[in-house]
Amino acid sequence: MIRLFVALSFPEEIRHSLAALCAGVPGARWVNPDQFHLTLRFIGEVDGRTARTVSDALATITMPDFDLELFGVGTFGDKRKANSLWVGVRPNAALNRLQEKVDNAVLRSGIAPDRRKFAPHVTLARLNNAPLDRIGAFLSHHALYAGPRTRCDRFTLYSSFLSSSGAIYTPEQVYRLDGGIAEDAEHDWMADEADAWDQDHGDWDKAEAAAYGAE
Ligand code: 2AM
Repeated sequence: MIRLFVALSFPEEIRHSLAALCAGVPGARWVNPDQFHLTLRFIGEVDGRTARTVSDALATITMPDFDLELFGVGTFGDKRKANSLWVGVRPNAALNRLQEKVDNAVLRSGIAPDRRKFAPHVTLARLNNAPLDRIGAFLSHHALYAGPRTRCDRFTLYSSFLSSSGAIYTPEQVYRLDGGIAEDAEHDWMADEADAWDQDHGDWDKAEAAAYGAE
């Protein structure tokens, strides 16, 4: 089995701009700038055959390139006990369209619907009992944060696993919006690889269930 999600990755300029925000909240576990992404659809654990089916369905998606601008900050979780800190996106019809296309491709592949409404964001940090006043100060200080405008012409299928230093996201396949695959990782998801991956990362379920239990 392999844990997958579909997301936008960002160029250096954006990652650099986001990384500059990552300070000032004691106890925050800041995301490594290499790992910043905007999730379009969480898929979860699938076997190799399903991973291949999903990938083939994603490869059929085409639409015009579009611009994206990150804007504003917020938290998820209880108001008194936020569990993540994120940067949002300026309202973007093209991004919503891409998300719908990705969602349809994933559904067509037999994956269960995601009950959560699409809330585009880039997670900056996981929080665990961070002081409320410092979270409040962060939110007001960065309320008008606007990232550099970026052109989106591709999206990525990522795998994820938990290491001792947190979640590691690996790009498995990149799809261009003008059709086709930008970088073929040539994974043989149909065969033994997914099983080997499963044996290596068997503890992931428990760890992630704990991380998402509060949402
Ligand atoms: P997050 O950044 O808000 O935590 C990989 O886990 C990516 O998928 C993350 O960006 C995460 O969003 C997103 N995601 C959405 N639903 C998830 C779920 N049920 N379990 C794990 N990750 C999920």
